[in-house]
Amino acid sequence: MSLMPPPQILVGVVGKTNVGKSTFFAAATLISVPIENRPFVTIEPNVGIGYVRSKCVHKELGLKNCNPRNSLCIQGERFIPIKLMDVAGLIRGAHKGRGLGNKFLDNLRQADVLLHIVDAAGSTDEEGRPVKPGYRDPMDDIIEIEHEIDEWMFSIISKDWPRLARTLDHLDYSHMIETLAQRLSGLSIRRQHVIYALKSTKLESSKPSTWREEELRAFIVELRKISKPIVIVANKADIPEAEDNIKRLMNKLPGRVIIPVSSLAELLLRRAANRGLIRYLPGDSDFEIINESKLTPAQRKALNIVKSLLKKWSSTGVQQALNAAVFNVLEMIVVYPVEDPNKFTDSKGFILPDAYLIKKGTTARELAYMVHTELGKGFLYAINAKTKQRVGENYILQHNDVIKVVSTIK
Ligand SMILES: Nc1nc2c(ncn2[C@@H]2O[C@H](COP(=O)(O)OP(=O)(O)O)[C@@H](O)[C@H]2O)c(=O)[nH]1
Ligand SMILES: [Mg+2]
Repeated sequence: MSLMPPPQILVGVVGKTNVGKSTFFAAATLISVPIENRPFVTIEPNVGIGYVRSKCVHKELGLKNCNPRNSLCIQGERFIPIKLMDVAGLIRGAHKGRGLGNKFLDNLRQADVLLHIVDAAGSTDEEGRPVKPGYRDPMDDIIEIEHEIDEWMFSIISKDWPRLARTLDHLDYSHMIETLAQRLSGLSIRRQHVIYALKSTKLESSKPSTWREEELRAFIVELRKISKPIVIVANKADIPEAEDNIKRLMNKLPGRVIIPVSSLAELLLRRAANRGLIRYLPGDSDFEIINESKLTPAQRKALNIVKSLLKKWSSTGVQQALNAAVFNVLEMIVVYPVEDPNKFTDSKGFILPDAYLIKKGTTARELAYMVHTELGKGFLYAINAKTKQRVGENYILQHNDVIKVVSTIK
């Protein structure tokens, strides 16, 4: 049987130089568990594993514990791995090859969602040089970087467009979508993305070869928005100048996901937790000092500063940004496939071993295919392990469902 767990989500961390991308990346990929329990380790220098946090279903089921294998469960919180990529070199003109240019932008191809790290304190100029906080308007960075990403995608798609458009002209609507999605799959663009972009630009019924350049451009911008949606990480929220900027960004950009973040504070907390100085889980709104006498004066001072930051923003925002990207923007939910719906175990007796991140709207049969192909092919019905009720192939999975698939093929 071929195992096909859901492909891991890839989150691209983008932004100008010196805004805190590497600090965010370091904080998000650091977790305080023994190394042998880590499901995944660093893959490449700029790719690492971060986690989304979700209340583990074991508590709701009244179980004392669980035996996670593809994820972690710490104090009743499930941490489910996602891939993070630190994409350097995004500056104005990058799509034309300026700075590190296209080589780095190409890393974005496979990303499902982007975290745009912005220096909310305005303490870096347009080239990323450190300046006095309050000097730079972070709104300008948002506009410039998003423009770069749009231009980059435009330059890739528009290159082959005339030829592709002539092919598309001869196809009916559904074949046109199929062909476009297939040609653009290298940019992680899928069928639904193409459908969305055609609809929102009202280009569904016009022949692609007749599109004017502005129309093609608008189409590609819509494709970018839907296939690489952006969460704005308003970083350096610990610097006083950031507060007014963040309020202004939120007012100017209603409907956009903007998370106040201090990557530096999160890195400090995770390191302190790793050293056993504090009790803190990523995403917590507070921490607890384990042993006051172990702290150096400098550590105590730093922790006090972070404490007041947490009071103000209610978290450092790093975990919130990852969760927002996956749960709000990508609209994913968590489900737990099991073999035994009474004991909530797999065939080896592990309790709730796997937490799957799946798109909202996924059906029981689609989940079966993700677990393995044969299970999907031979799908008979599924059992909702919480209610012990049978559900059919079209049952829409709900967040924290525990599901047993019954198939003709064992
Ligand atoms: N005050 C503050 N400084 C930060 C924060 N995140 C990063 N920095 C600082 O910003 C500078 C650039 O950070 P770095 O992660 O190397 O930025 P990158 O060039 O975008 O990868 C470093 O001096 C960091 O310590 C933050 O949340 N708050
Ligand atoms: Mg860096």
